[in-house]
Amino acid sequence: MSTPRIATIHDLSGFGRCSLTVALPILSAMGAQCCPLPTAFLSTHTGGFQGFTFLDMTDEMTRAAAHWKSLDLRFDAIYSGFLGSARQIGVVEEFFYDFRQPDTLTVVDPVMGDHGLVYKTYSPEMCDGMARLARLADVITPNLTEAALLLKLPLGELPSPRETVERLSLDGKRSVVLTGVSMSPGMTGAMCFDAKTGRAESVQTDFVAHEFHGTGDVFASVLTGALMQGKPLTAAAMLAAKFVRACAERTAGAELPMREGVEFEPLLGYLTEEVQ
Ligand code: PXL
Repeated sequence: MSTPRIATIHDLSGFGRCSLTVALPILSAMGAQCCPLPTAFLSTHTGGFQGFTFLDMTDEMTRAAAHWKSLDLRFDAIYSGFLGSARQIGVVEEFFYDFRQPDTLTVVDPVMGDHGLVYKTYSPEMCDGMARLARLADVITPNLTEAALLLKLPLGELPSPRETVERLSLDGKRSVVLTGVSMSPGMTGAMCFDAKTGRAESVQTDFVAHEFHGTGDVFASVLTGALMQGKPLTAAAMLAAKFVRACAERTAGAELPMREGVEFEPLLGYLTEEVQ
């Protein structure tokens, strides 16, 4: 099999381990070629740092996509995450229409918020745009807050995880991996609806009692890398859940501030072994 090529549309945050600084090393370790299309450059991510810089890359993205088109580049997957502006969401939609081939896997991590709060740089218009973009995806990976935003429900009114993924599946046409789902005390993981089988199944690991920034990006990147290696959805989600858990356990021991994200770097070899 040739090396899968993934157009990866996320921000580049210089410090704080999230989005491209997570997706690039993880996808490379999993044997994929990650081609970044940065949506914005920030000095740090927006969760827990004051005074971060933010450079919107919308215009540059249009130029870069046109250049890729002129080179007739093909991608085995398109994987998007944190977006920089409402106008940019239209640019990303165009990208999906331009570069999607019949066998291209499209993964949209509908990054909008967490713990019941919308991220500082997201407007209601951007959340509506993200829901539109997510309609183009084969797989979406919302957390509970994002699932509530996509379903236009208050977080407290989300139905059971199984019903939530079924409702988000667009009548069974789209796979959904809902993260941050605890099915029993002391456990955490994801509920997966697989559009290929029509079945909903949960994956769970034991809980590490520490929160870290960027674990949603680690999860979605491992999931995408595993799907590109041909793993079925639930197996890919299980690997992602186990990897996040291992990173959280290691980082909890190091007592790093939450905003610095998980120390995944020393564990990348585990992902390489998994896909060999
Ligand atoms: O981890 C999601 C994420 C990605 N990128 C930026 C963010 C966040 C969450 O806060 O601020 C810039």
